[in-house]
Amino acid sequence: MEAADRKRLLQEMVFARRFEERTAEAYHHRDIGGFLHLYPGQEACAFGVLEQARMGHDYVITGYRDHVHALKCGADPKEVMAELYGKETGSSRGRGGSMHIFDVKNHFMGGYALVGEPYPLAAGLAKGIKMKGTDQIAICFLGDGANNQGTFHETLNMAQLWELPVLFVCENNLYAIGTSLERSTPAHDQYLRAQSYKMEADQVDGQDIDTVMEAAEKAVDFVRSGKGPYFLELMTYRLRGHSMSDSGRGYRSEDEIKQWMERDPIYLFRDRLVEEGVLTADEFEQMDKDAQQHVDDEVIPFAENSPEPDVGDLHKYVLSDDDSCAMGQIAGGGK
Ligand SMILES: Cc1ncc(C[n+]2csc(CCOP(=O)(O)OP(=O)(O)O)c2C)c(N)n1
Repeated sequence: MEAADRKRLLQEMVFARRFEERTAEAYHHRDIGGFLHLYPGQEACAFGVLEQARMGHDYVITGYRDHVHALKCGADPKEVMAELYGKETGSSRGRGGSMHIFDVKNHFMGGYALVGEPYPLAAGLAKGIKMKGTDQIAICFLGDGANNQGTFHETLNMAQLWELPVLFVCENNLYAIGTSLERSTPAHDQYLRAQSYKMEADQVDGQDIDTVMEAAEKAVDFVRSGKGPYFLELMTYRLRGHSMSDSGRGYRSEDEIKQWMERDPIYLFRDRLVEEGVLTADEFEQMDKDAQQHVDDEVIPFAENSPEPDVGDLHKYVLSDDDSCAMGQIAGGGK
């Protein structure tokens, strides 16, 4: 990868980190309500995998920890922030909030609240791609906890049987809310569970973006070349709590948190670029300031100054306006 691209990638990760931190502040000020699940610590997963895919061409789907995946797919940060603020200019017109970011034009297919829900949807996207015969792929990001849902098993079974073009990325951050992996399943290595369905699978360090990119390149090539699905397990850690109602500390030791903080993916990547002579410490500081400024001067004011949805539109977008069945009519025009 060219030096300029490596710098651009770091800049994107720093921006995502500052964006997320600012949402936490806005939540504390009650500008953002409802649920908010943040991503700091796991950035090398989304950025490393998606850097190897084709944004706007391939389809991407994930769970509720979705802001950063949407940004990397090309969603406008202003629209994502406005969605968190519940504003009409948000990516789901303020109706979805944090767990339901959606951006069809960039092929970011959500944003889902139910654990494991995106598994069958990803297989459906991949089935559609296969029927159309294009060279697109579907990429599904989920946590380790999702693999204890029935949808994991049903989807992997059919995806492998039908050789669907889908890449499953398991962001294994060792916890499902406050329950550690050891307390929820005897199968600690998630990639082995995928292999039991005869699926091609791998497990790598999810904190080192170069390692993630290398593994993702192999996985994406495999799926795109028509060989069937692939399961990539990335070992990672969330540095914050599960959501805003959890400090992340009651169930994890200070030692454990400290060890993972030392492997913060952004600072690991920064240090490597400095070592490679691609970046100076001053350039990094400037990069960080620019990211902060972008969030403070453009993203937040847009969200703050956007209008609330009209209360009269409460029922809009719940059902399709031009679907006669959905609107209470039966075929043939009767009521
Ligand atoms: C079907 C369903 N059951 C339970 C929940 C409550 N819940 C929300 S997040 C979560 C943990 C999921 O952990 P994991 O899949 O590892 O993802 P992470 O939050 O670590 O990214 C649970 C049980 C839910 N949202 N949906």
